Formats: sequence, structure tokens, C-alpha cells
Amino acid sequence: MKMTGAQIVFESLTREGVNVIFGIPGGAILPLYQTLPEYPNLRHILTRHEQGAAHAADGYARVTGKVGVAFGTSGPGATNLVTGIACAQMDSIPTVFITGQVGRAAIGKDAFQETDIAGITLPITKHNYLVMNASEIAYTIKEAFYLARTGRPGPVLVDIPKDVFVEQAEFEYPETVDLPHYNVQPAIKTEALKQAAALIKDAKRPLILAGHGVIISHAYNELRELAEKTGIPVITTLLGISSFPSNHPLCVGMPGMHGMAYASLAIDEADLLLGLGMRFDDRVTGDLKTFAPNAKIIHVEVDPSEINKNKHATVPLVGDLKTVLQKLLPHVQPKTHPDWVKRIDVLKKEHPPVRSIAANGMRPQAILQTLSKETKGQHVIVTGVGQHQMWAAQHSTFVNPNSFITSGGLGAMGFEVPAAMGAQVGRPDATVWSICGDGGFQMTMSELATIVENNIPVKFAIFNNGFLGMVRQWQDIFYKKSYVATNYTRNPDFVKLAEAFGMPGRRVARQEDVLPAIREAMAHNGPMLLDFMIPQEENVFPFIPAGQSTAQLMEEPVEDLAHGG
Ligand SMILES: Cc1ncc(C[n+]2csc(CCOP(=O)(O)OP(=O)(O)O)c2C)c(N)n1
Repeated sequence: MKMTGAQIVFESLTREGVNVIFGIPGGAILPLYQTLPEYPNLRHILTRHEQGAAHAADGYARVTGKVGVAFGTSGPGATNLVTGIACAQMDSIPTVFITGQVGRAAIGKDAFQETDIAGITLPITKHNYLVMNASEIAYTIKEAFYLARTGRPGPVLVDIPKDVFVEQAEFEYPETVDLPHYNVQPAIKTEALKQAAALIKDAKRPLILAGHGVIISHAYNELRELAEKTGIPVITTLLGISSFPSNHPLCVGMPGMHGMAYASLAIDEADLLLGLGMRFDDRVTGDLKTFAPNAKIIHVEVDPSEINKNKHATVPLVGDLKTVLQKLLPHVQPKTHPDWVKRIDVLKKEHPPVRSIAANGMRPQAILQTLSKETKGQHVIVTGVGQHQMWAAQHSTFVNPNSFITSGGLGAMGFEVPAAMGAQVGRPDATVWSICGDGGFQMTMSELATIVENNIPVKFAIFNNGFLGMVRQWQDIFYKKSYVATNYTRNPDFVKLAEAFGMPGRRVARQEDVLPAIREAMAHNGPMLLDFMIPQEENVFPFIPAGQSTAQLMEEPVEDLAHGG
């Protein structure tokens, strides 16, 4: 049946199960938008900025496991998507970005709003396309979604010239893709499984390092079964948080730069690491030479290029984590490690995350603990990047799988508002809390308008220290408190801003107001903003400076406690 290119785009998206699109129109993509009313089942959320659309699609994809979709027009529309695309690439988030391009005849002529977005995004997409004929749209979209969601997921961009949207072509949606060199189900060798099982059997001090791959492949049950069957304690990377319940007796928390000291110290003593769907990122390992000096490594990864990239794998296992664990489980024998678990308990006692949560003051750690207590850990927490992100990772409880959403790889400030919006759209049943830095919040706060317009009931908690806090912390520690360009001396009144955008806001400056404010926000049937006035110079501990090892671990100085933070 003959259709326009625009109709083919929407027919294809429908076949891929898309029901939400975030975006902003413009000249080059207008023929696509003008066709949208023919597809009333497709919900389009008009954002205030394309970065908001991209992060929202990303947040939606993270919580649903479906492919997130965002639209942008040519030129600035497309370049505004770039940060969100890079973020999705770094964290392996299945997303498809569709951009309008100038008409075919104008390509390469520096036409108005022309940008080579395929060229720009080449290194930050899993794959991208410039579609030059309407007849190629259906297959391209089929392939784009297939690539986005299979293997190691990631962002795929499809750039379509304006006149291709109006060109007519025969529509038939392909059933399969033809990608002979793209192998997403490599054979898992029984020999390697046996080797891994033998290492697990012999280990005295084994640890599981659970990464984002557990969440991406929905291997929660397999991870839990493996940990419980073998008695191996579980450390989760930043992106692995909520892949394993934080209240499980075998949960040891996050290691690395701002991880729990005891988790990093346990890695020092481990004789076996099972890296599950993680990539030995520098924020986890610090100095690679001194990381896990005594450990053999079983590395399970869907992306073969991650194997031996940072750490040599004694036994590499390439494949979808869920499948690999299902195949591994019958080979491993039941075991317990009482001495090792006791040793980790000693480390936990000797190295608490904060030495005490002072009763006075507005310590951010205490606010987060109060929040978790109030929600009973039944929340989805979305953060920005900075100190508040690390406090949220350290001091929140996560009971449900996949309930911590953060920009781990790119570390994109400004993620907190739109990604929370996308997460709430994807999980309308969930209580979504956006934990924001006052800096990052101001990068994308215009999406509050989108949130109010669409009645998306995200609760915002700004951790307002009047600083670009994490950078100030580095200046504090490494530059003798020389606070260059990190102090926002006149932040806007966030409560009034919330009201201006159309949602209630409360300033919370006293500790006794923390709990009532959280309760009020939770009881409010819609979005609401809380502006927590936290101490200006609170630092995040523990802290292992970049590229260093646990020998350089800094814990909370005791003198800080006298001031209640
Ligand atoms: C887009 C972007 N620009 C700059 C940075 C560098 N950076 C990392 S953390 C940080 C400070 C974040 O400040 P804020 O959002 O207020 O959070 P806080 O650290 O105070 O909790 C900055 C500037 C970044 N991560 N992202």
C-alpha cells in the first residue's frame, strides 16, 4: 500500500510498540508532525528543549526496558539532542532518535538549519542513518529498533530529509533484519561455564560486582539465586544499584570513588571477582594496577569489546547476562562463606558511610534516609550529577529492581528533571522522586512546564547548597578551598519558580520540617517541589581521588561531626 514517508515512519513506530514520543517540531520535521494526528494512539509530549526530550526518552527507556523515542528538527533541534544521545550511549540505553533534515537537494550546501547530525553523532550512537528514499524508511526503522534493543543496547539515530517525509512509497513492514555480522547470541561454551564454576568452588573470598547489565537483561532473579546459592556477597556499581535489594543480607553496597569504604576494602581482599554486566569503569577501579590485586576475574559481558579492556578476565563469558547466568547456575555448587561475610561485617563496622548522622542541621544524608524510610524504599529515584547523586546512591534504600536512575557514564548535569519526567511517564504507578542539584536543576528546569502541562506527578527535591557542590568539593580538597566559579550567590527562589510553573513548592530549612514536607509532597496529587537548604560546604565521603587506590581513601573527618555537618 502506498504511503507518504511520514506515514511510513508512524506505521513503523506503531509496529515497534512505541506509544510515547518526546520532541519539538521545526521546519524540516514538520511534514512528520503534521501527520501525527492520523495516529491518535501515539502520545507526543512536547518538551521545552530537545535535551529534555532526549533525557526523557532515556528515562522512559530505563524504567520500562522499552525503546525510548525522541524527535528533533534539523540543525539546532538535532544538536540539542546530542547530550541526551551521548548519555544514552554511555549507559547503554535503548533509544531511537528521529531527526528531520533539510531537503535532499539542499544537503551539503550549508542550507538554513543544516547540520550533519549523522556525522556529529557517529561516535555517540550505536548506529545511525541518513535515509535518502521513502522506500527505505520501513526497513531502516526496523533495523534501528533491532540494534537499539539487542546485544548491548544503545541509541540509534535516523535522519530523514524533509522531502523524504512527503515522498510516496510502498509500505510493507519487514519481519526480520538482515545483519550477518551482528551476532547477539554468541554460543556460550560449556567449558568456560565449568571453569567459572570451578573458580567459584575454590574461592575463599569471592565477590560479585553487579553492574547495569543485570538491570538491562532483567537478570535480577538469576543474580539473587547465584548469590544465595553460592553465599557470595554482592557489590553493585553505581548503575547496578537496585539490581539487588539493598536490604538483602548479602548486599555490600557500591565501591569506588564515592562508594562505601568497606566495599572497596573488600575488593582489596577478594580472591575472586564475578564482574556481571559491568565494565570495570575507572570510577569503580581507580588505579587499575592496584585494583583487586589478589583476585581472579570471571567477567560476564554482552559486549565482547569490554572483555580485557580494563581488567584481564581469567574466565570471560560473552553473552546476555540472564542467559549466561541461567546456564551457569546448574554448574555451581551450594556454598556459604561465613568467615568472609564476618570479615566484611567487621569492615562495615570499622568504616561506616558516615560516622554519625548528626541530629541537628540539614544533613543531606539524613534527608535521603528519611525519604527512604517514608517510602519504605518503594520509590524510583532519579538524580542529577554531583554530590546529591552520590548521597542518593549511598543513603537511599532500593527494594524494587531498577528503581535508581542516574547518568552514570556521561555524568550529565541536567538529567534530573527531564529523565524523572520520562521515568514517571513510563511508570505512572510509581512514586518518582527527582533528587536535584541546584546547579543541574537550572540546566533543564524549563521542563517543569512540560511536567505541569501533562500533569506528570514527579516530586522534586532540590539539594540546595548554592554551589556546584561536587566541583567545590574538589576545590576544597585539591585547591585549598579556592572556590573559583562554583558559587551561585543569588540562585532564583525555587519555590516561587515552582509556583510560576504551576506546581506547589516548599522551602525546607529546618530539620523538623523535613518529614512533614516529604509527607506533604507524597500526599499531593501532582508534581511538587521541595527546596532543601542543605549546608553549603558538606562533602561526600568516602572519597578515593581519581586514579588512586584504597590506600588514598578519605573518610569523613571526625572534626566535622562536632559542627553537625
Ligand atoms: C553538563 C555538565 N556540566 C558540567 C559538569 C561538571 N560537574 C560535575 S558535578 C558538578 C556540580 C553539580 O552541582 P549541582 O548540580 O548543584 O549538584 P551538587 O554537586 O551541588 O549536589 C559539575 C559542574 C557536568 N557533570 N555536567
